[in-house]
Amino acid sequence: MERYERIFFWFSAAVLGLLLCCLAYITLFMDIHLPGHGGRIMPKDGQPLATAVLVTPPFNHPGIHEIGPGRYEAAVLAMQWIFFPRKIEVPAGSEVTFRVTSTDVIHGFFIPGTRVNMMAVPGYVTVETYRFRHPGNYLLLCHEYCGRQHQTMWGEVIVK
Ligand SMILES: [Cu+2]
Repeated sequence: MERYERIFFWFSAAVLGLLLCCLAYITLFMDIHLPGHGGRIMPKDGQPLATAVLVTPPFNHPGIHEIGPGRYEAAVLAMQWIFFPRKIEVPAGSEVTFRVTSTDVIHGFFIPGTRVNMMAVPGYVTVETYRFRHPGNYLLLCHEYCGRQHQTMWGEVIVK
């Protein structure tokens, strides 16, 4: 093997190894991973998708529900151009499982400063669990362009 080939080979292997280590670190130690899939909502024949979403549990009663000590489930609807509910209140230290879907187009569901970062896809339920250890007001943003009033689509997670 030529000298430059050897350098190129080992440099490429080192970059690949470094990236694999980064991936292992964020997965194992920072708990960053792809959001889970919580099922599909299939409209019955002729039914509009929005109707199917609005009658399917838990989205027929969107909001925050306590499912155990310090554990909550938040069913959140994303639609042009609001999150429903817009405000979610939990005590500090709570573990919140977000179940999110959309009634119309693809929206984003992003809470800056946390690892909650997912898509709200019409008819698909996206699931992510996060523990809010520190009190504060966490902004909830749509970070996927979803139409004319996209910039007004926000909400809040209030941790007391
Ligand atoms: Cu948007």
